[in-house]
Amino acid sequence: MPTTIGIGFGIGELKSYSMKTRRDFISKMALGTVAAGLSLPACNEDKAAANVPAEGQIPLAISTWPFGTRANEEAWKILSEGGKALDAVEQGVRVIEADPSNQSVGYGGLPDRDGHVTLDACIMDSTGNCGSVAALEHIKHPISVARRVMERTPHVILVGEGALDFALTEGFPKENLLTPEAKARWEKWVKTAEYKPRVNAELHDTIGMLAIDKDGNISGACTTSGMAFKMHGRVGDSPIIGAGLYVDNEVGGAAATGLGEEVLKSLSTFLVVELMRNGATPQQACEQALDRIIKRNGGKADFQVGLIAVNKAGVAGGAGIQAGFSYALYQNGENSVHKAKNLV
Ligand code: SD4
Repeated sequence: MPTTIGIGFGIGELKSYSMKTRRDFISKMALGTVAAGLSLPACNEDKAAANVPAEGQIPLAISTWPFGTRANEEAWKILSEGGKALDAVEQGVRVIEADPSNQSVGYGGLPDRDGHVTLDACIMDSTGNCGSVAALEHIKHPISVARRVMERTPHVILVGEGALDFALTEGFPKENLLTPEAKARWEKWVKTAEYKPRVNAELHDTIGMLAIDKDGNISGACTTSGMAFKMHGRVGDSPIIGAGLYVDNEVGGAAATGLGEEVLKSLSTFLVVELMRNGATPQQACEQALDRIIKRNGGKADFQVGLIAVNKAGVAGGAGIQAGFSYALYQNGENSVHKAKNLV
């Protein structure tokens, strides 16, 4: 009936109008927050909790864990010369991927329970483009393969054999990533672990990194060998956009480390960015996203998840479920490690 159709259209129009109005409002509000962040200090509680700078400043680079200082150092070479955030995060995390002494990222990473080093990584730029590889073997720099997926394919994620084939076609060398040290740890594990992957692995130190360049553009990268001694084929949060990493250039970005299954169940970095869009500071957003995980676990979260975040104004934050999470922030010419607030 015409009337029904008329009403239907009316509601549809009303809905799309109000959605648009709400979107405009939210993005204006976000911009307002950004503007406020530029001139107003973050609240004292945030400052005390996470030892974050009181005011935003760009450029900046922030990375998970203290080894992130080395990634930041590399990123800063690019950022301080006016380079792009995307190049900064890629080059930054490559330093950690190449380090055989780091047993949770790239070359030298601990293998899965079958003895294969399988790597997960993703990258996201300020235009919302992203690329990712999961369960990739034999390639030292999964982050650069992820960038090629983003820039040279119509896809977002390539996995396993397909990701390896693509990497080889792109000219990445095939290498043995299992160092004698990592192999020795795996052999020791095999003897006692009854081949059971540990759900609460302490053996995880993914690098998640965010950068804002001088033009205010935000990019992020995340790369890991994942949970040590995981089941073969297991993919964690790190290569999943919205879980291990998310960037929205209008609002900010976030990256995650820790027990990937929990991050996946909450899409924590997407959540952090959405919370910031709705007015939360980076610190508040990280804490609220972790609270969500804790609540979903009935208030008893005996595992670790750590989150870092930045907003468009260059205010940073970070929090962990358990004590012990820290992050490295390069800002105002200073590259320093910040102990993150823990929630339990
Ligand atoms: C994973 N989130 O594969 C990764 C591991 C990690 O710090 O972050 N470790 O679940």
